[in-house]
Amino acid sequence: MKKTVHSIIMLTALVLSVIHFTTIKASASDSVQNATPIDLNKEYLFSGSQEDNFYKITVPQNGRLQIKISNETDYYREFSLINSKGVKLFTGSTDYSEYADGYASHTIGVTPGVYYINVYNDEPDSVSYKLGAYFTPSENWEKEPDNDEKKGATAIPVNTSFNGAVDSYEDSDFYTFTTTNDGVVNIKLSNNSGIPLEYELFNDKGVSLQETWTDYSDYATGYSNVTQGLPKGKYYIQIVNDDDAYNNKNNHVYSFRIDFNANNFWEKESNDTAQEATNLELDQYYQGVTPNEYDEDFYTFNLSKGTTIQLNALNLKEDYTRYTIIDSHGNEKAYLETNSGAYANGYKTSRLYLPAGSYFLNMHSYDSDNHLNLVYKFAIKTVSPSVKSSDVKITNNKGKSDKVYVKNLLKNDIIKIYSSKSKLLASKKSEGSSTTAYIKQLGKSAGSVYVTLTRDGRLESSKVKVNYKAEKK
Ligand SMILES: [Ca+2]
Ligand SMILES: [Ca+2]
Ligand SMILES: [Ca+2]
Ligand SMILES: [Ca+2]
Repeated sequence: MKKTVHSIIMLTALVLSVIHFTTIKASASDSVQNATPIDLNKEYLFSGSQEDNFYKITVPQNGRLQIKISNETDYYREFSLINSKGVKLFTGSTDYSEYADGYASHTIGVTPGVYYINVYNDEPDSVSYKLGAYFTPSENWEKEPDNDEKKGATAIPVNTSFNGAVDSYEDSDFYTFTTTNDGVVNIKLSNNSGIPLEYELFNDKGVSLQETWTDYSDYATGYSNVTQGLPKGKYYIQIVNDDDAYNNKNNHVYSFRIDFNANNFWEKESNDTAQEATNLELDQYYQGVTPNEYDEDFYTFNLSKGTTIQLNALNLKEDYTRYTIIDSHGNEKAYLETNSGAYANGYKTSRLYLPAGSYFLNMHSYDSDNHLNLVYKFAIKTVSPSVKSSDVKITNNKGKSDKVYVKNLLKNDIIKIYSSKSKLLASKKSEGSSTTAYIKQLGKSAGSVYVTLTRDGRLESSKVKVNYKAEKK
C-alpha cells in the first residue's frame, strides 16, 4: 500500500514536471562560456546549483523580456541579465523572508541578440529553483542598454503608446521623437503609487525645455500630463527613477505617449530671451505654457505703420499672468496683469497706440506653485483707425430723418453711431469712399453723437465725438 502511494506521488511529480518544467542539471553553467542554453517562454527547474550559474538565451527581435525566478524562504538569490558585450543590464533579487512565495521578476526592453542570465546563490547546493525567460515581440518598448545615453536614444513615433522599465537605481532612459511641423505636444506618463519618475524634455541643442514628476501618492492612478509648444525638429525625452528608497526589487514598468498636433498659434520653446522670441501674427490668439517659475516667454511682432493695438489676455482661475510689451530699445510700453481666483473668466484688455516698429511681448507667471504647467492664451488685436470728426457731417432735419455723412472710408468699412448714453443709433456698411446713415430723430436742440469705424475684421475703433446743431426753426 505504502509503495503504491509512493508510486502515485512519483508519477504525479513526473507528470507535473513534464507539464510545467524541464529539469536541467546546472553543473555545466558556472561560466558565461559554458552557459546552459535555455529556450524562451519556458519554465525550468534547476537544482544542485553552485554559487554562480549562467544561462544563455537568444532574443529574436525587439521586445519585452521578463526574467522570473522562484522565491524560497532562507535562500537569497540574485539574478542579472548580461548582454553579449558583457554589459550587465540589471540585477534583481529574490524574497527569502519567511513569507517568501511566488516569483521575483524583472522586465526590460531589449534588442535582438544573445543574453546571459546569471543566478547567484548565497548558499550553494541549496534547494532547487524555477527560472524562466519570457519574451514578447514589440516595437513599442525601450531598447536597453543603449538608451542610457542620449546618442543611443530609442526612436519613438508620435501618437503611439510606448513602454519602458526602471532597471536600476541609476537607470536613465532616453527617447527621441521628431516633429515635421510647428505645433503642440501633449506628453502623458503613467503614474504609479510609490514610484516617482522624473521626465525631462530637451531640444536638439540639449536645452532643457520642461521637467516634471509623475504622481506617486498612495492614490496615484492614470497619467501625468504636460503640454509644450515646439518648433518642428528633433527632441529628446529622458525618464529617470527619482526614488531615494530604490532597491533592486523596484522594477517599475511605465508607459507614455507623445501626442502631436500641428499648430501655428502656439509658443515655440525655447523662447526665454528676446533673441529667441516666437513670431506673432497680429489678430490671432496664441497659447503657451509655464512649466516652472523660471520660464520666460518672449514673442515679437512688427507694425509697418503706427497702429492702435489691444492686448487681450485670458483670465485664469489658477493664477495670474503678467504681460509686458517692450519696444526694440527696451522701453516698456504696456503692462497687464490678468485676474485670477474663482471668479476669473473672460479676457483682460489693454489698448494703446504704438508707432511703426518691432516690439516684444514678454509673458511671465507669478512666482508661486500654482503656475506649474499653466496654459495661457492671448492675442494682440489691431484696432481700426478712428474717423476724423472733420470727416463727419451731421444734418439735423426737421420733420424727416437726420443724416450722418462720413467720408474718407474704404469699401466695407462699418460706421456705428452711438448716443451720448452709448445707445447704438445706427450702423452702416460703406459701399465706397463715403456713406450716409439715417437716424429718425436726434433731437430738436443741438447735441453730440459718437462715431466708430470697424475695418477689415479688426476691433472697433475708439469713439469720436461729433457735434450737431439744433433743428432749423
Ligand atoms: Ca536605460
Ligand atoms: Ca530602462
Ligand atoms: Ca513657455
Ligand atoms: Ca520660455
